[in-house]
Amino acid sequence: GFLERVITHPTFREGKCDTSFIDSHPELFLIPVKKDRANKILNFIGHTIVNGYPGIKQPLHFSSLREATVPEIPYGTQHPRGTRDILLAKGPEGLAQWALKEKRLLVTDTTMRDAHQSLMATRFRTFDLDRIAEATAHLGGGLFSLEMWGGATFDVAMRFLREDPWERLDRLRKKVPNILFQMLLRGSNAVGYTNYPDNVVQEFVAKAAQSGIDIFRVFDSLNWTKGMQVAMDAVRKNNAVCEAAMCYTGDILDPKRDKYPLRYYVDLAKELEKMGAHILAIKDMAGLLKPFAAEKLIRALKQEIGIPIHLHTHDTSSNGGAMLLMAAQAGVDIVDVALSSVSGLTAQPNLNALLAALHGTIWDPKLDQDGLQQLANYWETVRPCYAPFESELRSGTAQVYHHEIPGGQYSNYKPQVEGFGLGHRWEECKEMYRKVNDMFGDVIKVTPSSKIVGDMAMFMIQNNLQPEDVYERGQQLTFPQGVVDFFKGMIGQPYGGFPEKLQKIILKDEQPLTCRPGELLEPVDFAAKKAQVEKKVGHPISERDVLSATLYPGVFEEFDRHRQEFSDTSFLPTPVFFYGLDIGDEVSIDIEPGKTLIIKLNAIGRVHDDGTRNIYFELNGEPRQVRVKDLS
Ligand code: 3PY
Ligand code: ZN
Repeated sequence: GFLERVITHPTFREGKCDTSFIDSHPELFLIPVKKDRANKILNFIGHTIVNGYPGIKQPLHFSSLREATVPEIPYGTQHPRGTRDILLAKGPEGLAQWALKEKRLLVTDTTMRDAHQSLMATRFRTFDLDRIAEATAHLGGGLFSLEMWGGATFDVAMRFLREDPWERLDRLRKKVPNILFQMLLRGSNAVGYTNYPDNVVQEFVAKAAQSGIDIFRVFDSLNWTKGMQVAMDAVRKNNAVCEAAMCYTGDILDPKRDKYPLRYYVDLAKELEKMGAHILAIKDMAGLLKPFAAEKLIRALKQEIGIPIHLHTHDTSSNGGAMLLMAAQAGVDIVDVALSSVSGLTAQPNLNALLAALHGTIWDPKLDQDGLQQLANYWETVRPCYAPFESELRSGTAQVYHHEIPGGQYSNYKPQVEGFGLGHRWEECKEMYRKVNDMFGDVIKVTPSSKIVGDMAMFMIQNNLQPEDVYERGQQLTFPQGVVDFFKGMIGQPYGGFPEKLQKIILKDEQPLTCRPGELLEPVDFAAKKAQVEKKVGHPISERDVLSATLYPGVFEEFDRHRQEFSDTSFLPTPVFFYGLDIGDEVSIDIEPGKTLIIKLNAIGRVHDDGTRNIYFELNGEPRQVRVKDLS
């Protein structure tokens, strides 16, 4: 076009004209790059065929995986009115009042966030979530909410799945306009592992709310309420539902475990209510809340607070279902469960089974049992695609009451331990996790404090240290940075304070903080940050991208590079995305509405001298080849 005629003009080429405008605007040259989406996708698939998907040691085969059937919704059927309509009509307080008055037990489905975070290291892709979204809006229309964002999904989407978490939210919101969307927000750590400046948390909440998050479950990994206020205020300011969580640990039925008795939780709940919570969440991240303890806790809380109670648990022990029934009987308002095919073990208890158990009682959630079974059937077929990410836990285990590892950490901790070559010492690692908890003064363990406990346990196993060795020789040891930061107060103050002796050993001569880390962190200048990232990636980015790059700088850049090189690969079906194709396999990919690529693998060429191979495809019936570097 025009630009081409300018740059090929003889005067221009001889450099005889003034080109300072062009020299000072390099972005002008980024536009004419011709995008060949299909070619980029073939390149990506070629890469996966030759080199496998990063991090998958035992790949499956495309042809051994089935495409899940999406339940059919009769054409033109309106999705039922849902809880989001109540929020839009009555606001957060009105929604909370409505929830309090409902006699039936209200149900949150965690399938799209915590269930896969806890069973398969957060690997569910937008492709599979998006396909079932519309059916979920119809068949799950009576659910209280869908937990579908936040926690580890933000990081994992970019880092491992190379997709944009914001776009996931957009795509799901478009198809599910009727059910409340809920996310997990780690207070001052937002969706990361470290404290961010206040304006980052505020901006993140604002953008998430604008993008369609209705309910923010806010927690602090040490139950330090000072670390929650900024996030809670931001949620309220954006007119979203502020669900403040208290993390449950220990055992209120065990008089010997007296650091966190019933009184501790009741006081905390009252404080969170005062701080502006619309809903109280009990976040039982490891599944330590036993059935009779739940009854006692809920009854006490119902006496003392006036906001609805939303109970979250993990079924690691397999007592989760019984626990929820006791909680229902004691008057809990809302519970978290997952569709049967992705429930149980380190994930949430079984939604479909809970419905059956409550059918015909006063707590009957009155949901579409048949419809929710169809949704569970979909996930049952999808799940095998993610087999390499599953933890090997085969049954519920009462061991969790001892090691206290959160469900969301369990499926991640094991590969982490294996990554350090400590797989054969897994039992010891779990035992050490508990010992570290006790050394740290019996702390609340949830992201990121749980990661710090896990890292310290691995450090000790790796270096063959027992607690007494740390106390005796700790001055000479270099501890993991996260552990040092924790004792410096960089993620907040634990209840009851730090164990002083250990703090001195770990910090050596450094002085710990006692104030809120966010008070000390410089606010981020988003305009400057935007300019800086754009310069680095070489193209304009959105305000949401600026946030992604602020929370996860390196990860965002790698994700962006993937997009430049391979285009948006979130539209690829999961079997071809993770496992590529074998010779003769054919896949159909809808890259946008009305645009389908039918790709068949015909042959894989031999390695050339430069380490590349030709991959021979058929694209919509035409032969196409790409050249891919063999990294083996
Ligand atoms: C998270 O922070 O990701 C959690 O799931 C904590 O339980
Ligand atoms: Zn959880």
